[in-house]
Amino acid sequence: MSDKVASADQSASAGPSVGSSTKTNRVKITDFKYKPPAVEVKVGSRLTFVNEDSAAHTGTSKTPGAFDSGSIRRGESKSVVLKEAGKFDYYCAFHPFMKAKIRVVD
Ligand SMILES: [Cu+2]
Repeated sequence: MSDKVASADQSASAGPSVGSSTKTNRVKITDFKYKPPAVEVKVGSRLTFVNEDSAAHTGTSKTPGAFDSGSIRRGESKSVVLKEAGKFDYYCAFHPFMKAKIRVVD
């Protein structure tokens, strides 16, 4: 596991959306939103989704096979393990307009 190729390609001119992730292993879901919307975790660590909303949600990676919490009912929480470094967009399988990001760092 020594190849770290793609990390040079980060649009440096992109402004506030880059580099503003919060270091935490916990994402809350309320009002059909992930909070915070961009998090940074260490590779190999767990990220827990805490559903405090009135509906069931998921945390599903757009990268096939990266992670998928499955259905999290209201009041419940579920964890996924982030095994691979990189940037991952994810969404809710029930409400695809819900979107957020995880950055997994070495
Ligand atoms: Cu949802």
